[in-house]
Amino acid sequence: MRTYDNKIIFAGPVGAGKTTAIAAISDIEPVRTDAAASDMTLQRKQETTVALDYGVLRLDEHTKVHLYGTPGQERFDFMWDIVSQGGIGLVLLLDNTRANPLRDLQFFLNAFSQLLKRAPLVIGVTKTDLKNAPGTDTYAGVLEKFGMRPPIFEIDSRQREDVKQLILALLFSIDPGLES
Ligand SMILES: Nc1nc2c(ncn2[C@@H]2O[C@H](COP(=O)(O)OP(=O)(O)O)[C@@H](O)[C@H]2O)c(=O)[nH]1
Ligand SMILES: [Mg+2]
Repeated sequence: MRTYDNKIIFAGPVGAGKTTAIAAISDIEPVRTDAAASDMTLQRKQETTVALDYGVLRLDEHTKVHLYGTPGQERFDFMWDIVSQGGIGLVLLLDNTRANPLRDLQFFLNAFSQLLKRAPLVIGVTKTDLKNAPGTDTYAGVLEKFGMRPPIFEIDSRQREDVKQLILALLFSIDPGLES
């Protein structure tokens, strides 16, 4: 029996919940490369991802999803293309409490445009419990301008079920037969 290995990429700004989401969903102890934050990031949190996060989600006995998180800071952007190699889909997490999450959306769509030429996208908006605007309609409006209509969910990245919903939506847009 054949096993399917899929690689999914998590991207988004510092603090959006990439490391947390991968830890929440992974069936193995996740690999993290967090280091003490030394710069501007310190205003948002104590530790930040410097290379990547890695986890594995076993969907069924034949299907494994490898989860790769990218570092949020732009000074580590050389890792973005490296981590994206071979990815079949992109999970973009956006932090609703940041100064301008709509600009974050546009920035990451541009930064990951190579991957998005061949792989589908799903959007997870985090921390809506702390700040409820902008809503998903507003994000959808920006995405329309890029000619994109990905699934958009408000999620809490600490909640396994929320993260799983994102991953299933992404896999479903790759293979609509998956859920049957
Ligand atoms: N209140 C709230 N906190 C969240 C939510 N999602 C993530 N967090 C917290 O925000 C922080 C995100 O950090 P992290 O996962 O390191 O973000 P990363 O920089 O994208 O890897 C963690 O302390 C999470 O517990 C959410 O939906 N609501
Ligand atoms: Mg991180």
